[in-house]
Amino acid sequence: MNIVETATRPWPDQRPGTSGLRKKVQVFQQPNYLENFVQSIFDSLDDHQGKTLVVGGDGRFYNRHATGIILRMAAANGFGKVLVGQGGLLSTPAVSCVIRKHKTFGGIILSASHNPAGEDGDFGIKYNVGNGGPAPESVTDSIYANSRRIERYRIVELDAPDLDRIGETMLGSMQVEIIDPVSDYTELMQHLFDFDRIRSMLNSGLFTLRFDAMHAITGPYAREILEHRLGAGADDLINATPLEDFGGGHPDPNLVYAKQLVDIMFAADGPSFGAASDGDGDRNMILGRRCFVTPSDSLAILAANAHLVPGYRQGLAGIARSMPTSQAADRVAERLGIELYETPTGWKFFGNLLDAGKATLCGEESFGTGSDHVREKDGLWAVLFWLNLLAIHKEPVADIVTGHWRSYGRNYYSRHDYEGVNADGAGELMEILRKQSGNLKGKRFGDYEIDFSDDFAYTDPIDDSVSERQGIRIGFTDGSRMVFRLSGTGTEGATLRVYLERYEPDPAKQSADAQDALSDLIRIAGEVAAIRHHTGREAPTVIT
Ligand code: G16
Repeated sequence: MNIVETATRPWPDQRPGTSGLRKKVQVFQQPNYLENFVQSIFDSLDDHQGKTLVVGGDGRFYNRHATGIILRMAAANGFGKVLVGQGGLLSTPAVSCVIRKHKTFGGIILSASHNPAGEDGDFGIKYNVGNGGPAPESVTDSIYANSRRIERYRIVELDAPDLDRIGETMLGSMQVEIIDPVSDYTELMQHLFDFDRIRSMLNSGLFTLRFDAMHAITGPYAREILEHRLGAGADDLINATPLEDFGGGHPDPNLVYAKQLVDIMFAADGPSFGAASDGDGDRNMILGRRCFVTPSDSLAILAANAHLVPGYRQGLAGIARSMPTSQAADRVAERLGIELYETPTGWKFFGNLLDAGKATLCGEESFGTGSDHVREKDGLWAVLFWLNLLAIHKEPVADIVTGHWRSYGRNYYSRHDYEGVNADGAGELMEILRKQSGNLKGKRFGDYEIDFSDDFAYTDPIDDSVSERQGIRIGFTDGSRMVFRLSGTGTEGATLRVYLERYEPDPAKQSADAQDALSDLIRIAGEVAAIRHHTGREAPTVIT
């Protein structure tokens, strides 16, 4: 086998963020940029010789090209076999599923998630370990360290195999198996949910559905599962063909970017249930007719009802949520008498809890929900979970949500994003808040009095690793909260995220618009952090 060692020099900017390395396509197209990062991943692994790797991505521009390079480098770096999704496609949760089912050494996912795609868009790459989940910080730190001292990368001088032909071929002495990207994942979903019950609901004529794949990876999964296995109509799926530029859209399933679906769902004669997933299929947005379910409420509702669904009938071991996610799930955990874990933002922080059997369901405010079935958040899984609950309860989505609030109280919640702001200004805002955070207790703003304020730090209960500087939390004496942090997934400037939350136990006061209910806190956040001064912005770019 003709292995070539190519000399290279480090790039300075290959530190993985919240979820792998995300950059503009043009950055990845620079000579040796992708190769350096892939070699840095391989150099950070122990004992991978002869083992199996999974490779797949969300189908965005550069996915195919990068897949070919990764295969040639995997062969040169001693992997025994690579499982590749047909066409280079695999959703993020499907990669996790394939790693776990086939007990592979790890996997590489090509995706910049919900970030726009195309020649001028973003590309990304991340490494998942043998439990199927994102590499922990120890591994991403080592990848970065390797990227800073890399001098050569290894590649075979052979053509990469045809990615479209299912079956096995050899690349040098490494086996390449092109697999159907959908089948292992579909089998897992069938095991977790009551497909017969969902199918009867969809066939009853009383229930209508709309799923928006946003021209990204979930299209083929939704066709197979929702249409072929569960009997949804072909027209119930929109934007279901993956395109290299995601149709020019921004496949982030939220009220702003999934506007087409939101308009359909908020029409007077809208479908009973609507959902969307993102670029790589790990996020979800849940809607009912004229009803938006916040991701935080969705996690709480799934947790409260999980015992009704086949895969979770035995009950939940615990619930985990990221720190900025609302505390709605905490109330469910309390009533169920199970543990609630509060982790930093990033799915990787759930991995140890899931592996140790301490948490069964996990969720994040950033439209991510999942469970111990894989080690990634999972968009279609959340959709199927909701469909299963709807088939049991036979109630509109809005009634399930308000019923939950009546029983547990409502956590009014909203996130305000200031995208693409000047990085220096945003950094300064955070530094000033950080310095102040010890001295805010007792400070009053109208009816609100600050009870505590800190920079969130997390000690992993399994391996005792410590993650610091994870966001400034300001808590008020009435239980309200605001959190400030900078996104770790953007590719331009900085994105300031402000998370706002207020608890309302009185059912008579639970039907206000979230922005109205949070208006005092929104104003206080602007004042405490001098947002306008530091960002130069009058208003957030995205409100969810
Ligand atoms: C990634 C991570 C999530 C995180 C989200 C937002 O999601 O996997 O855990 O919550 O980014 O992170 P940030 O607030 O730092 O931008 P995805 O769907 O982009 O992979």
